[in-house]
Amino acid sequence: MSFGIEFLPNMEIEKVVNYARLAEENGFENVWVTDHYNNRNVYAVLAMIAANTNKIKIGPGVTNSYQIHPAVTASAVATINELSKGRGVLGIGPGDKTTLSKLGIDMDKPVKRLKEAVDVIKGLWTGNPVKYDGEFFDINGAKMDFKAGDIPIYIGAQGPVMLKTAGMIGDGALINASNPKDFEVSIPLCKEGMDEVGRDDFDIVAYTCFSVDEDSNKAKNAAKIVVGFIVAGSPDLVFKRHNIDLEDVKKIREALGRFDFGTLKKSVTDEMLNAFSICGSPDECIAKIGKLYDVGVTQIVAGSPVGPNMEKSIKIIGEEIIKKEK
Ligand code: F42
Repeated sequence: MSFGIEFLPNMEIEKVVNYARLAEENGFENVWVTDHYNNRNVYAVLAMIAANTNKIKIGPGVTNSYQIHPAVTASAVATINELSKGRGVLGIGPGDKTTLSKLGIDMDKPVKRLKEAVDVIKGLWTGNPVKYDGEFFDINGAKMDFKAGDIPIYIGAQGPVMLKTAGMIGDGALINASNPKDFEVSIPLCKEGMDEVGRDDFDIVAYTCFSVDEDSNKAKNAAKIVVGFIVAGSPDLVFKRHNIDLEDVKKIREALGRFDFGTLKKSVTDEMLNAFSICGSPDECIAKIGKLYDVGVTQIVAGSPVGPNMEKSIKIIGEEIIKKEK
């Protein structure tokens, strides 16, 4: 099992860089920086992280092909790869519907568009002129003028078609889930895609809501708002899988509709925390990580909130979880 960490650049770049350095010192192998128009620009953040770290792999987690043309993504990630001396990774997904709709972007055929974008990016990274006649991208001999290097591609995927596509076109899938039951469903879908193209090495990444502290209750309390948001946006099928009462879900949605975060936190049940996060004391987190490993997860990404205190939680993960896992 390897460990990554997710950072949202909703804080000053200097803070993200300091946390990334701390994550590197504590044995994390990947930093994933989220990409949303309303936060600091992902490549500016990644460039600063590249300049201030030595061995941790870095990349957007995840960018999309609606807001950013694949030629721009190809050049930006290749630049990060050069700056970091070969530590660049591309995380790309179909895009977040809520965010994109605010920009007036209609997500027409997200899977097809993503597939085409990845084809174009791979083509440009060869350094040869690219000719591509797609439904969304029409490339007429474009060519990169500097060497991209060998850059792995990870696909942000949740839906069945996306998961299969990830297995076909990616080196790994970033799956927004924290419970083994979800991976029992999603890993076979990635495998279907892998079998179709005949590949067997693939990183299954649990992109989790993570919260750890020596004090289990404190850790669980810190995870509640994020879990509340996940509950509000999840389909009924997922609640059935995790035996979550739809009446409890209704309470969450109503509280969120009123921006009543106090009630939201009180309404998050233990079943919800178990379904949608890895949280609690280091031992509780280790037990859950063990179950994820057993079903085939190969990387855990500690995503928001990481813990009640980011700095302390990164150190706890390094000392109490990563060292013990190794
Ligand atoms: N989104 C962001 O905008 N920024 C981030 O930083 C970010 C991080 C992130 C990290 C991990 C992760 O897993 C997701 C992340 N996301 C982020 C969200 C990501 O961009 C997606 O919104 C999220 O992964 C949900 O995608 P999904 O796998 O559910 O795919 C959607 C698009 C979907 O509807 N999929 C269906 C499916 O079954 O997989 C698609 C059905 C289909 O086949 N559609 C056809 C097609 O071509 O798209 C069209 C069918 C037709 O006829 O119209």
